Amino acid sequence: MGYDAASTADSVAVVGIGYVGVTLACALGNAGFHTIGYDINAERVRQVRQGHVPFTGAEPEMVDLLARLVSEQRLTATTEPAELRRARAVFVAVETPVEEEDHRPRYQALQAALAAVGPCLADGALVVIESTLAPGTMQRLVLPTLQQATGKTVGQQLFLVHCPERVMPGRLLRNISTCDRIVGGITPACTERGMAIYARVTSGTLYSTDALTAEIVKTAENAYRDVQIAFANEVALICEELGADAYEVRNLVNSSPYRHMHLPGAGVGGHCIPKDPWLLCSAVEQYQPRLLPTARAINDGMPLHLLDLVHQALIAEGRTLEGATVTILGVAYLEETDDIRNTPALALARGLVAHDATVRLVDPYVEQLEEFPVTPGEDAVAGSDALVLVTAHQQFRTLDLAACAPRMRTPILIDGRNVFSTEAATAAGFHYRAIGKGKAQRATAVTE
Ligand code: SAJ
Repeated sequence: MGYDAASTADSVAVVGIGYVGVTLACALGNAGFHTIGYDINAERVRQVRQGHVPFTGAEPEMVDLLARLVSEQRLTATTEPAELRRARAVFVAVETPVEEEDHRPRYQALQAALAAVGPCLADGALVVIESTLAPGTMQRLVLPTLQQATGKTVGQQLFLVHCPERVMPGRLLRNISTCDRIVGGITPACTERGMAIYARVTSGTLYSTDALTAEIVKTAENAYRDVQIAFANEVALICEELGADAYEVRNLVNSSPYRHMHLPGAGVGGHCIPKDPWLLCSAVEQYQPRLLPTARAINDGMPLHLLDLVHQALIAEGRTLEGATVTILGVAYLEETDDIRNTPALALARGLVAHDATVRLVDPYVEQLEEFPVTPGEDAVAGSDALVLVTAHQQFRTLDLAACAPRMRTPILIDGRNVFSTEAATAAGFHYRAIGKGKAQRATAVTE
């Protein structure tokens, strides 16, 4: 007998109402479920109860959808776990950070969430972990924690699956409603329940598997992207030394069948790609991963390479980093978003300050980055010794280079995202250097 998926008359709950949780709650509400969001952050809960998305950068349709669902009383939020007692399905989307020092996962938030909601779970409830996990965590940590918190046996009075999130800032609602999903249950009966409910959430293909495989797939799909980006960055560094253009090389490489060389750039930010390779590596003890840590080191080295390009250009112009004023164009890790998580701009800014340069940060979407204030406008150009393009926001693509160069103390332009052409930058009077563009150095050398 097939499992009768939670009917849309049932209520479902989302634990953790951040980027992923609020997006999921909107998708569940939009699918017809009565949805309740739970969080320990009372301010976030208040904003959702008022029909407001509790973070900026959400696409307009999600802002409207959340407001409508709340006004129709199909979506609400609470700080009280007891209000989840009627939920037929509980989706957990709390943070699973990796510590800077040892790159090991920290599950305090996850364990606290399971301990809080466990005692309130109804008999037969389905628990879905959407948070990204190091492989083995479902079996070793989530299962025992949940069984202890509920007193129920998974596979009988309780069902447990891992369905890793696949959201992307700027495409949150679209991704969650159309993306293919991996549903990995602790038991086949768990998987069956997970498949049934996600059939109501996404139009994408659902792939059923076990919990361990789902954990490996999620961390591996992002480790794959990190390695691909590191490959592009290493080819870019080679091209710089050889005097070639890595973007031209990339286009020609990709003309070969089955090649999909990614884009070199200023570095790899976000909440997924920099973290998930470490979650994958942390799962093994005998085998010592070498490729994934090396890829992380290459990508984390790109902001420092930008610092080196600034330094080389200043020296060529008779200046030093000490006392220079450097304007960083772009603080968000991804264009047209306000998401600053793991942004390469922070490593670059701190590197410049460590060399006694003065840093100005410009971004149309961000107002503050840790210890650095951020301005929206290009007035930060006047008197600057170098512009460094870190994030390819559309606003920077239309920068009037010819108007900027004369306003600077030293007209240096360092391009971290291949936004400008060497010809346009040099014609505007800039000393131009770019990641992956050795030809830029050669062109500059010829004119020196
Ligand atoms: N980046 C490069 N070169 C590239 C691609 C990206 O330097 O060729 C940099 C970006 O500038 C950014 C970082 O990498 O700083 C991450 O970019 P991203 O496009 O991977 O965006 P994310 O971090 O939002 O990645 C998410 C991931 N989705 C999930 O984890 C669910 C990733 O697996 C997806 O591939 C990506 O969204 C997407 O494109 O959907």
